Amino acid sequence: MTAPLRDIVPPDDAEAQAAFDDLIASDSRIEPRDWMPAAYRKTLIRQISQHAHSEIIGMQPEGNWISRAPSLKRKAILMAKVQDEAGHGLYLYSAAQTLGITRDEMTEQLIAGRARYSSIFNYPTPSWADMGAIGWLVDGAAICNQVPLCRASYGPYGRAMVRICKEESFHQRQGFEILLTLMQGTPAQREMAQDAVNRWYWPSLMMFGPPDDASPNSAQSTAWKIKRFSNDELRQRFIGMLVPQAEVLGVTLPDPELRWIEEEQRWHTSEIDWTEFHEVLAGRGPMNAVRLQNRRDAHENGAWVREAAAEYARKQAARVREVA
Ligand code: FAQ
Repeated sequence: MTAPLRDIVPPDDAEAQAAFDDLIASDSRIEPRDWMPAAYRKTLIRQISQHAHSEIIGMQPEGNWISRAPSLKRKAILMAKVQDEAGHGLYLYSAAQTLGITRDEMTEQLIAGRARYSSIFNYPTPSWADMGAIGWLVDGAAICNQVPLCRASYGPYGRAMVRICKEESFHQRQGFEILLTLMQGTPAQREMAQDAVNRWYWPSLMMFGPPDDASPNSAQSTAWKIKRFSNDELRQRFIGMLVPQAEVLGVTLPDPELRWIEEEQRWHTSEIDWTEFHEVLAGRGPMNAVRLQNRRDAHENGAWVREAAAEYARKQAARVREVA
């Protein structure tokens, strides 16, 4: 195991800070062995680990439908998508590890309920149309938020995002196609699709985080070029992407006040229910307890795999020593 980088970086000093500032100002990338301010490291660990946890917990709402997908083809696609999310989690855990936190520490924080993951994954998936709504709205919001992260100043994070965004783009289209198929089906299927859109629309807008004037991390993360757009800017961009697509689908976005204000070049929306958002963040969303319990159970049930892998590594190392 490599030594945690936090133990080998030199202490903050003016010269190192100036070199870091230059790299940020010139839009270059900060790499794991570069000096970086402790607060930059901490912010990245926070954001990347939260993002990784979101991908891993985010497997559950759709995993719920793998065994009940309406056809073999749908099942194969859904299984591949859920596996992609697992892969995203792994790239992101690896990116966070380059900052000096271990995978075990991150897992421990998650299963102990001390880590955040995206609010969106604390909602239930009672119908097949939810697979369409998740792909279209949740992956759609993820793309809007994550394409700018491909240019994040921290190299391993930005590079991980490139592949993740390509895959999310496929996910978004498969969700759109599920909804389109349902909307061209029977009245009951159309109703099911609209009901799923009604339930996922507002939580998907909350994925972008609190409004700009209530976002404590935005100013510093923007100065460090981790964030390239504000929470509200990205939310607006997302709505602009959804409106024409909703027309093609024939679904109604569940906001009677939604309209474009030409003079202000922005979408006017009803007020987002920020009380609901804060309740979910506080662990009191509809599915928070279930999601965490499932993650804990999966971790415990996987203990034998970790033990077997450690034993295998121990034997391999002993064999190498014998040969030497
Ligand atoms: N849920 O000051 P800000 C996906 C927290 S992946 C929970 O604005 P920041 C793929 C925030 O952490 C989805 N917590 O924070 C997929 C902070 O708390 P802290 C995940 C939230 O970091 C699809 C506090 O509120 N994507 O969907 C949320 O500048 C389908 C104050 O907020 C990412 O993680 C929230 N929605 O901006 C998988 C993208 N929003 O730590 C499976 C990377 C805010 O100070 C199936 N992350 N908070 O205690 C980001 O871009 C940013 O971290 C934001 C928040 C934009 C999420």
